[in-house]
Order: sequence, then structure tokens, then C-alpha cells
Amino acid sequence: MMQFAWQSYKRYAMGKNELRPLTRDGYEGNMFGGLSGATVIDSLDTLYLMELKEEFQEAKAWVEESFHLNVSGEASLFEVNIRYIGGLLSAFYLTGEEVFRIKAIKLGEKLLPAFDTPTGIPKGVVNFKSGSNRSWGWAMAGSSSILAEFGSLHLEFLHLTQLSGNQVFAEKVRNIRKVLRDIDKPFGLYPNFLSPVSGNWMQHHVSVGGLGDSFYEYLIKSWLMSAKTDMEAKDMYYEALEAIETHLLNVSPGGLTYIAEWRGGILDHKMGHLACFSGGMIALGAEDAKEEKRAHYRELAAQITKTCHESYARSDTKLGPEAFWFNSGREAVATQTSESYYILRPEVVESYMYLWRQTHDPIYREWGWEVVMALEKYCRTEAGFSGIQDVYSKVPDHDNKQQTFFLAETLKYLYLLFSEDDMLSLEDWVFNTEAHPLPVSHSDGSGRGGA
Ligand code: DMJ
Repeated sequence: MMQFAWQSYKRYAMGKNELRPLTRDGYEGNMFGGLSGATVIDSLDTLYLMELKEEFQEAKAWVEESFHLNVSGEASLFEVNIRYIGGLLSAFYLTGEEVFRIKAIKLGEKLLPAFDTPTGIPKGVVNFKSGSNRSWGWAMAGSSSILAEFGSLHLEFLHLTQLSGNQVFAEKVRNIRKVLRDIDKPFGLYPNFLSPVSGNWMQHHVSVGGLGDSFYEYLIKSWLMSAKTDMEAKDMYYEALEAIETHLLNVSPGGLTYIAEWRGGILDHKMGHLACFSGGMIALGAEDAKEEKRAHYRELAAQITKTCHESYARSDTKLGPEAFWFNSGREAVATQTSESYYILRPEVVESYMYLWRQTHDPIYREWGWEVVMALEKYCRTEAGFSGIQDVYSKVPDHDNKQQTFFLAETLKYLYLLFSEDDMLSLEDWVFNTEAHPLPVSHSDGSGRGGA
């Protein structure tokens, strides 16, 4: 599948950000500030791990010869960080090839103007030409930074400091941590919108899905990546998880455990596909919880993952919708056609991978295989993989996009689900939120990959 996805991209869209498999051309999008080749950078580590050597060399050659950083558009700080910086860092750590290290650092420097705000909380958009920054227009009328965006820089920025010797990257993310640690949190919860000017929350919407998700992920992974020395991250993670359990967690009448969304005390009884990463996260964090909570978190992780599987199992295609609800007798299904699409997202197979590593219960491989079969049946086209508009229709209406995270995450997590546990051992690696592996900073330097 990876070979086919890569070769299709190479044939029709090499150097563009994404492949459009139906029109057989490339698409640049507007998130990357004029940078190209997002699929190349996002694919490097997956190709390398799968030992697709020729394909990896093609990707590497493109980075060496054609990946230019002298671009001048507006970029998403978050997307450039998780896809480009994350992809380059992993490629460096796996191979030791300098080109990846150097380009990661140079690109990291281009992101720094995003942090020029009164609080040091970065804005979401950085202008590569002028060095100005702004918030997304949709984020409380351009007034807010987004928790999942400014909260998902920590892992990459610490590695940028480690690989460059430049403290500025680490200082930026330590400051974000400080702001978040010190601010008052309603019921211990972290709302999704924060003003980078005043440092105040701008709206009381809390979600483990979109807008919040990877902030929580980066707390537990900061703890793990620090070789369990970053106590602050550990404490913030378990405190946040307790608040989520108290205020957002629910069990449906049909017995399905889910994490709802919270709006100032009122719950939306829905889970986004994005929130399905949380089964894996809770499993990953279970081992370091207080002893009396460990079994509970393992069970909670399994229950949430089961619910996410149900959202797949209850569709006609056996792929899950973008969001699913628990309302008036209908459970784990989308209630509007506008939420019925599947865009090759990874979060459910990501949780299967973590749960497999933790339990070795064959059910997770069976569920992963169901996804493989469904992808082959409904998402494979003649010229690459595509998302579909409606998971409840057996006649696929393709969306004409092979997302970069399909190659970075979905296929990588599926591959790891069917690999031995020492393939990127969780003792030695953490995955950034785009599934790019970064090494744990063991004090004796052990446990590293190729580099
Ligand atoms: C990816 O870019 C990352 O996993 C991000 O954290 C959330 N969205 C997509 C995949 O669905």
C-alpha cells in the first residue's frame, strides 16, 4: 500500500504537497507558506522503516536537490512543525544524514516570528516573507491561538535545540508551558482558545478531539521523551486527564465509553475521529500513573478504543466517520452527512497499535486488518488512495485527496501493528503527532536508532 501510495504520488505529483488521485495531479494547499513536497517529507521515515530503499533514495534526493526554504507565503506554525520539522527530524535520527538536520533547523528558524507576541504564546500563522504573524480568522474572530497548535511544539522544539545548540527553541516552548501551568483552569480543564495578547482564555470549549487533542498527547510524550525526568509534564498530564474523566467522560445507554465535548459545563455527546487517538494515549500513559489508577487507565483506554472501533463497525464501508454521536438511541454513528466523510485519518489505527503493544490481544490486529481491507476496497483508486465522502455508502464518492498523513501515520501505524515490538520500541522512541519517531533522551545516550 505504501509503495502504491508513494509511486502514485511520484508519478503524478512529485514535489507538490499532495496527490489528487482522480485528477492525477498535485495540490499545494495554503497551509505551508509556499513550501512544497509535504508528502515527500512526511513519507521519509515510513519508507525507511519499511525498507523501501529505492523509494527512500528518491525522497532523499528530492530533499537534497529540490526542497527550497526561500519561500515567502503564509504558513501554519503547527502544520509546518508537525509535518515538515517532525518529518525531517525523524529522517535525521533514523539515518544520520546531515541534510535532514540542517534543513530542520533552518526551517525551525523561519517559524520563530510566530512567537513575537506579548505573552510568547505563538499565533497560528507566520508570514515567511515579512516575519509578521497573525491568528486564524476563524479563531474567535482572529483573537485566539489554539491549544492543540501551540501545545504541540514541545517535542520538536526540544530536539531543534539539541541538534542546533541554539537555546531559543527550547526557551519558546518552556515559556508556553509556564503560561499554561500558571493560568487558572476552569475545573482543571484547558479550554481550546487562548489570547496570545492577554494570556486569557477566550472561550470555554474543551475537547480531546480537534483544537485540543495533541496538547494532551504532548504532555505525556514530553514526560516520556525526557526519560521520565520532566515531572511538570507528568503532573500536568495526569491532572488534565482526571479533569477530563470527571467532566467529559460518559458511558452511553448501550455501554459505550466516550469522551464528550464540554462547552462551559454543557456537553455535546459526540466524539470526533480525531479524539480516537486518546485510547492510545491513555494506554501509553497508564504505566506511569499512580499505582491504584494503572489498571483503570488500561481499561479506560481499551473501552475508548472499542467505541472507536464501533464507529467503524457500524458503517457500511467499515471505515469511521469524521464525527459520531451518542443521542436518542443512535450511538457511535454520524448524524449528518456533513460529518460522514473519512479522509484517510490515522487516529483509530494509532490506538490499535498502542493497545496491541500493551496487551497483545489479537483483537487489535483483527481490527487493524479490517481497516486494511476497507481501505483497499473503498479508498484505493487507479492512481493512489483517496478519502471518501460518505462512510455509509458502499458506492465510494472519492474526495480526490491522498492526505500526507496517510503515508506518515495511517500506513506507518498499520505497519507497526503487524511488526515486532522492537520495531521502534516505545522505550526508546516517542511519536510526534504526525507519527514521526523522535528518540527518548536517555542520559547514557542508549536506545537510539540509526543516528
Ligand atoms: C494529523 O496531521 C495529526 O495527527 C494531527 O495531530 C491531527 N490531524 C491529522 C490526522 O488526522
